[in-house]
Amino acid sequence: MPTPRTVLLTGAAGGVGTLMRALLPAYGYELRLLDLAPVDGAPDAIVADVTDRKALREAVRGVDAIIHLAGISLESTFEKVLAANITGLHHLYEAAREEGVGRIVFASSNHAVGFTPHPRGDEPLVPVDTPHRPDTFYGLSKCFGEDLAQFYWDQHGLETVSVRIGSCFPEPTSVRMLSMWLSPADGARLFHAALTAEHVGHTVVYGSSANTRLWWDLSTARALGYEPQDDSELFAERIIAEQGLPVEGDPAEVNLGGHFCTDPPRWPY
Ligand code: NAI
Ligand code: 15L
Repeated sequence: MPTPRTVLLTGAAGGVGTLMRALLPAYGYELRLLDLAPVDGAPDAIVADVTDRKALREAVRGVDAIIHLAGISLESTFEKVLAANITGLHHLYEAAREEGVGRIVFASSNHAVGFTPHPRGDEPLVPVDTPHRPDTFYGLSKCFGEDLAQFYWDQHGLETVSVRIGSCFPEPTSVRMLSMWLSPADGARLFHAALTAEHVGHTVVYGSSANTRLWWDLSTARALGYEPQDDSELFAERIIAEQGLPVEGDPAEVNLGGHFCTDPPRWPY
C-alpha cells in the first residue's frame, strides 16, 4: 500500500499516543490527533469522545488511515468498557466505512489472550491463532475489537492490523515486561509496517521488541515488514536484582496477562 500521508491518531494524549506523536512524523506522516483529553502542546487536536458518532465522522474525513489507541486501557466496570471500547470502536469503524478510509491499525492487547499460560523452558512461543482467553472486561473488549475488525474486512473490505501490544513504555519496569516489552522505537516501526504493508485483510500480530525472553510469536508482524531492533535484556540484570525472579506457580505470574489475571489495575476515572 502506498505510504498513507494523513493518519488519524486517536488516544493521542495517552502514554502510547504521546510516544507515537514524537516518533511517527519521521516516517513522513502528517498526524491528526484526537483524544477525550486535551493533548499537551497540540492546540489543534480534536477533543472528542469516541462515543460521539458525529464527531468521529468529521474526525476521520479525509485521512488515509487510522491508528486507534483511544479507550479504556485497564480494567473497569463492564458499562464503562462497553461505552468506550465497544460502542466507540463500532462508531470508529462505521465512520471509516462511511468516509472511505481503507486501513485501521487497532491497538489490541495481550489481555485478549491473558489467561493463556506463558511458555516455559523449551515450550513453543504462543501463536497468534491461540484461542481468545481474555483476563478482564478490558481484555474481552479487545477480543470484540479483533472480531469487529475481521467482520469489517469480510463484509466491507476495510483492512485492519490488530496489534496485541505487550507493554509499550519507555523502559520495561518488571520481570514480566522483559518478555512483553515493546520499545517506543519498535512500536513506531511496527505501526509503520502495519500502515504500509500490502493486502493485510485482517491480520493479527503481537507487538513486542526482539526480546531474549519473548513469550509469543512475532512471525505475522515480521511478515508485514516489521524488523524489531530492541531487546529488553539490557534491563534484565537490574530489574531482577531489584525485584527477584517470580515464584514458580504464582497465579499472578503463570499467564501472559500476569497480574491482570488476579488483581488487575483499574482505570482511574
Ligand atoms: P492510555 O490510557 O495512556 O491512553 C488512552 C487514551 O485514550 C487516553 O489519553 C484517554 O484520554 C483516551 N480515551 C479514553 N477514553 C476515551 C474516549 N471515550 N474517547 C476518546 N478518547 C478516550 O493508554 P495507552 O497505554 O496509551 O494505550 C493506548 C492503547 O493501546 C489502548 O487502547 C490500550 O488498550 C492499548 N494497549 C496499550 C498497552 C501499553 O503497553 N501501553 C498494551 C496493550 C494495549
Ligand atoms: C495493557 O493492555 C495496558 O493498556 C497497559 O497499561 C499495560 O498494563 C499492558 O497491557 C501490560 O500488560 O503490561
